[in-house]
Amino acid sequence: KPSKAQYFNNPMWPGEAHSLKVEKILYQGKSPYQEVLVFESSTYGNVLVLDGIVQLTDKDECAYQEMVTHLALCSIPSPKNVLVVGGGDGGVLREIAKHDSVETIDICEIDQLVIDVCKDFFPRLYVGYKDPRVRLHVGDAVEFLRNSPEGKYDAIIVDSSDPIGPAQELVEKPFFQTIARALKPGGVLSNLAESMWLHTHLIQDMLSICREVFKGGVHYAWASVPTYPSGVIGFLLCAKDGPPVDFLTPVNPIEKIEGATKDGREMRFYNSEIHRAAFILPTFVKRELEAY
Ligand code: AAT
Repeated sequence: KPSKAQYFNNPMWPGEAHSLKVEKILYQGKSPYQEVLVFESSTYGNVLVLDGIVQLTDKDECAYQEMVTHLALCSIPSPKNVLVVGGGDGGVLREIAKHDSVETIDICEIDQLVIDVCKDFFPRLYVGYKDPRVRLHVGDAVEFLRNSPEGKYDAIIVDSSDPIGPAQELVEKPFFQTIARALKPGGVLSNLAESMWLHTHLIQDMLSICREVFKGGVHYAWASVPTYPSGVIGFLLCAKDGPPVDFLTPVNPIEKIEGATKDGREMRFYNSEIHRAAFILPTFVKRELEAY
């Protein structure tokens, strides 16, 4: 159990903390990369925690996983080859698999322990691995992308942890350059981009790097995720040069995709209206991000 001082000491959000009541610790262990904890909470179902930071809960995972996936895949006409960076829980795989046009889904997750633990405690997310289009690569995504053929992917979804620990390099320019290289012309990147309440500097840095690298346009979007610090999470949507991408109006609306509307695979959070709304920014955010 952390002391009060430790509790308020996370460098990503110093001076604040969010509490969930623990009913039962289900798993506690350590991989070569991070500490892994799963507990049953009173009100959010099972919770996955890496290095003391909540990554997902049964109750609100839908908001994050659906948005990070469909903001990208619904913005291009017919996504075929898709890569997930991180996302070892399988939730983003589950979302990508709803797109009938998709032919291959690669995933590169660094930590086998995250995958194993999610198999045992998050069956509603792990189900993503059962799709025959999925190919799992366990390793560092930085290395994976360096070796990836040029122009392979229609979309890359970066579902990785905060930039402390194994995800540090995933917010740096060389990483974004390898992503752009791995995308087809007109291909898109959806990248986790922290909280507008807490991390405007980090978002500004990522925006200016991405504007240099992705010439087809860069946009910031956000959604409510109650168990993430400050209750919101942002996304950076970027397009490589090529056929223009209008992220603000989904050209491939989810409501028309058969695989996303049948057999209990319906959306819990995402729809075309929330897609458009996600790009509307509060005044202070517009002002702070304008120059970047
Ligand atoms: N869908 C759950 C949300 C996550 S999990 C992030 C995943 O990224 C973890 O499983 C972690 O092991 C993996 N990861 C971190 N670094 C790398 C890397 N270099 N290569 C491949 N995978 C990596 C994110 C929640 C964000 C929380 C916001 N506060």
